[in-house]
Amino acid sequence: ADFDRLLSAAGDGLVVASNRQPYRHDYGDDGEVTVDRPAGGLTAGLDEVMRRVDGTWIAWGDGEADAAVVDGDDTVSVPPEGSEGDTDSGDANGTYTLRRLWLDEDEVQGYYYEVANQVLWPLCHAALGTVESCGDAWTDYRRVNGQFADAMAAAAATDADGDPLVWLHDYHLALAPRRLRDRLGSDIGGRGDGATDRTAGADPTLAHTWHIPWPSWDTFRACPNRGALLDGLLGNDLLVFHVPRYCESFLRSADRGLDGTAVDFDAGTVDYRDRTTTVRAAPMGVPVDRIREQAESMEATGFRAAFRKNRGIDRDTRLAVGVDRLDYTKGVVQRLDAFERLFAEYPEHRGEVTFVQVGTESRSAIPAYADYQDRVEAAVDRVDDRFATDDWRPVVYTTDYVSDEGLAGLYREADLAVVSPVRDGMNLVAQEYVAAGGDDPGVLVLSDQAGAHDTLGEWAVSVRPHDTEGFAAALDDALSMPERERRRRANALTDSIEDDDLDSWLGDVLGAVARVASADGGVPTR
Ligand code: ADQ
Repeated sequence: ADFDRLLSAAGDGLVVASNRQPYRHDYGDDGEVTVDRPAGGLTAGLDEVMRRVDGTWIAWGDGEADAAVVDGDDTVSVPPEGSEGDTDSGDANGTYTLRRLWLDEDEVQGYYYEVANQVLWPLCHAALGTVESCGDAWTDYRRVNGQFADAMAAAAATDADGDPLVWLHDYHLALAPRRLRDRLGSDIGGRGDGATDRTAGADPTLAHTWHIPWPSWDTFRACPNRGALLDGLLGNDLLVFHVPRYCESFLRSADRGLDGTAVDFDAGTVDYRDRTTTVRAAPMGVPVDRIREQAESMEATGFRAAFRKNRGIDRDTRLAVGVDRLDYTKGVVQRLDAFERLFAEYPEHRGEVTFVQVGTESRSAIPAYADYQDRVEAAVDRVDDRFATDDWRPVVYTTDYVSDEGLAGLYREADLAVVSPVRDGMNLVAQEYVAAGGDDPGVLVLSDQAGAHDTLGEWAVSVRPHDTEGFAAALDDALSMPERERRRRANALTDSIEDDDLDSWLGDVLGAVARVASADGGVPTR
């Protein structure tokens, strides 16, 4: 209810900003335009919210700049009529504005590849050895964050009645909240007409969800730009992390890393430059009903049978599955080490279980990622060479595209899911696996380094990804678990992810926004 009140109060003043765009338009040579709709998960969930309120979504127009810039077309209304994205019924069938920012090659390199993904990503995952020095790239990161801030200010200013709500996402936009504050009340975007370009006294509420971990102060202090990052993020009214651990680390960083802050650890607030930033935990969920439907679809059933057949996996062979972007934080190499140890130390599992790893290529232009892909392949080959027989493979590895339905089918087919990141903000695969489970549910093996472990760890089989021996023993436990125990755990896991699904997360975040906004006289909650 909070949620709907807030949305109707914000009205078309709801502005979302994220690096990735929800819809991608491709412009064919013949002038034909094709549209990719958002895949499942957060983007699809937010898309539904946006369609209820007719707001503005600002994102990098990755991949389509050339054609669109020629048309001068940086703003589109989405979803386009009759597009595939227009399939939902109910109250979520409106449209909203998608404002794309075109970045040149240098900006993409500096902002996206260097600062976001070779400084902030490894820093926040405590992979200091992988952090590159950023030099000139920092200028690009600042400039692009400034462009986002300009676009947000312009979008917020078009709202005539009420105080807009701006919702930012993730580590690509750490400086944008402060830049936006700096622009408010001053001339916006150089449109030339000072009077109409002002936000006219509007005091937008800024909320920011940070999807990756916040590292300990001891790790964060290694960042030369730590002061600027904190100053940027403290332009928000609300800052949301997945779990309380990250909130505590952020508060500690704000306390130690920036002059002029007053941190209240009990209240979870930071006072800085005349503003209070509230820091809250809200563990993100998945669209449970949608995933269940997908797992039960004809396509999923077909995929399961075809997958076994095409990969030469016998009908009676049990399956363990891993699904990840090929990122060094996901622990795929450690997982393969653990399976190798399992087959060596517990030979009764040879010929009985096949480990299926679905890996999606990611950020391959970055050397650490290209190396990682090579290491995964080498580990797969090593385990295969050591144990494969004529009619059994220990590991099946694929980087092929798998549809959402196919993935849900694979989850349902699997006797265990192995989710073993070395560090992960939340990890949605763990929840998707539980959501897809049917009458004969499997076992979730989960790293204690995932945010998801804070909510699901009690009923999962916990592993520490670097403890190869313990990991192998845990895999043996999971494969040998008595049916009653397996069902008891699966039921508890299912209850947990149903209670805290994606809609519930959206409600929690927007509810927290409403409380923060009403406390400082922003977006009304009535
Ligand atoms: P990611 O690091 O991308 O997200 P994750 O939470 O695991 O990690 O989400 C990955 C998503 O991609 C899942 O929905 C998964 O189903 C999908 N996916 C992966 N491989 C796929 C494939 N081959 N085919 C189809 N789909 C595939 C970041 C943080 C996480 C945090 C999320 C959300 O790093 O910690 O949980 O944001 O906040």
